Amino acid sequence: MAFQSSSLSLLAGDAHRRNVVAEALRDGAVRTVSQPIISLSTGEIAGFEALSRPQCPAPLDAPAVFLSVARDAGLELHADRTWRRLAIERLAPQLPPEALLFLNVSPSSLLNAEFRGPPTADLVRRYGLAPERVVFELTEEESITDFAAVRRVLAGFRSEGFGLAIDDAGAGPSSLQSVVELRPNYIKLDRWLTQGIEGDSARRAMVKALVEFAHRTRARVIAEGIETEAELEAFIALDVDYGQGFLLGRPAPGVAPASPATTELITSAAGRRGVPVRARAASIMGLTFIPPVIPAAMAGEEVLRLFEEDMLLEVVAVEDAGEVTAIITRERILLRFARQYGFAVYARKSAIQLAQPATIIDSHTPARRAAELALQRAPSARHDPLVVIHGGALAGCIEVLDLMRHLLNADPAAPAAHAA
Ligand SMILES: [Ca+2]
Repeated sequence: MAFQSSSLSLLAGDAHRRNVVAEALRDGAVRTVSQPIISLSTGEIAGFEALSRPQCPAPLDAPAVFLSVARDAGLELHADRTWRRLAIERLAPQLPPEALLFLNVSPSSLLNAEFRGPPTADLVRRYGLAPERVVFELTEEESITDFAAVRRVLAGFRSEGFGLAIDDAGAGPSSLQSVVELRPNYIKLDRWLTQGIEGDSARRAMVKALVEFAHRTRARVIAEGIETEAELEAFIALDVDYGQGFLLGRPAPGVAPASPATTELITSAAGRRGVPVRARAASIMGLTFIPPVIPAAMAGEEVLRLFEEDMLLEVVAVEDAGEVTAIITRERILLRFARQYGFAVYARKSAIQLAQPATIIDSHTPARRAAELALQRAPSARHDPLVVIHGGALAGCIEVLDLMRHLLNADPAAPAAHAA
């Protein structure tokens, strides 16, 4: 009897909880907070992850509990969509111009027809955000079973400009598979990798492998749950790109401005690690732009079309066997095709045959050294953009003119370089 009555009251409790959840969703009773994601090389804010805090009595105020009740009530997709919409409405207007907005998305929500297609792009544009500034964090409450379907849906979003992050990489059963199959722009390391990383060589080896993989596939790594300076230092030493956690900024209402204390934390942690701080502070990374990357085998005719279709396009990078080795500039290709019989000669040549070898520099190269390398080239190549590599992967290109401007504006008393 006792069993029966307690299970009855449990049932009544369940029904009550589902009602509370349904009401909270109807009324938009959720607080939207955001947590900064900080560049570990400059200390600057790269973006914010939007987090939702249901305004319900305990235990439904915990997002995970709320979502599990919503799941039982068939309201999970509704919750996911409502929270995301509110996050965009509330945070987009406050977002600093260069910052990205990271939004959590579950795989089932992604596969849901209502989430697909133009409406999400329209929604972010309505709040003044280009889709290029929005990154979906694919969470893994449930494992992905149909990667082909997820890839198809993601291809649509990515063609609109949205970025993709794999959340909690290294935790869920399929998170590593997602990292390989979905080729995200960002890999967010699960917080269990962070805890005590400074004293655990196995964790460091795992992070090192993920960083290497990421940088080879042109992705960036974000370490989550950083709470101590020792953890921060360990990630800087492992060349992790971004960090998130209580040490660098707590979740707060709205969008918090960059804190000088956080920048100082990163500068001094990098200093203790022997990373040339001044070189980092005057990083050339801020001057980079990402060029389109084309395969070495692309036909000359197609390359020409790229430049014709985009009048602002000045340079493309040519990738050969997984590495960017050469570039094609607008000036050069137009000159070639403009010659007599140019089209007949060059249309069928491959991109790599039309390209010129790139001047490749590491992202830690000081600006002055980069300028020297640019000017040491043959007169005809002196204006070609430089190709910047970070951790073995393409980080972008730099226009020589931007480099010169940067040097003219820099403090003339500053030492040229700590390291080449
Ligand atoms: Ca997340």
